[in-house]
Amino acid sequence: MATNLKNLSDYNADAISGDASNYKVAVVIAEWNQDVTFALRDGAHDTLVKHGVKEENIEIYYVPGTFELTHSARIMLESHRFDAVIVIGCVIQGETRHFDFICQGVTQGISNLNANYNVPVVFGVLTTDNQQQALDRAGGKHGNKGDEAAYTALKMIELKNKF
Ligand code: DLZ
Repeated sequence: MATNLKNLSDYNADAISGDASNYKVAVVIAEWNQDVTFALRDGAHDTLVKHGVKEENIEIYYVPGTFELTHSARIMLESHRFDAVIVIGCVIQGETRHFDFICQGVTQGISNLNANYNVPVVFGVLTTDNQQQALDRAGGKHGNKGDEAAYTALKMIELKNKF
């Protein structure tokens, strides 16, 4: 669904039923476009805490750019310390094709990790035409994709815990 039809912070809180107090979540944040990515980080963090994840069980790491998120997520997975990994980035269309390569690389990279590891990696990456579209989705008029990422992480942990 197009995000102009959906507020990224809207979700059914009742759909999260498990006790999250022992969940351990890694959040990896790209420093590129940090006016956007730090707002996404705050949304993810606050939503995790709101649903019972303890502060000390949320580990936050920073990497230079979105392209680095795949390798960082793999490091988190290989540590075997987390129930979910959230990666946060923001790629804004520029004048060159770099945008396409970064988006393609991170999307494929995170998909591969999800297919090959037993812990979910949540894709909290904005890919927008301009900065305003990104700000609109980082606590602006379309909500905060960080909230959505945290909700997704909690739902995926619950799903895994059922099996
Ligand atoms: C180089 C680059 C460019 C042009 N744009 C972005 C961007 O919009 N968002 C982002 O997160 N990172 C960008 N980067 C940096 C790359 O992600 C990466 O850090 C470098 O290519 C080094 O691997």
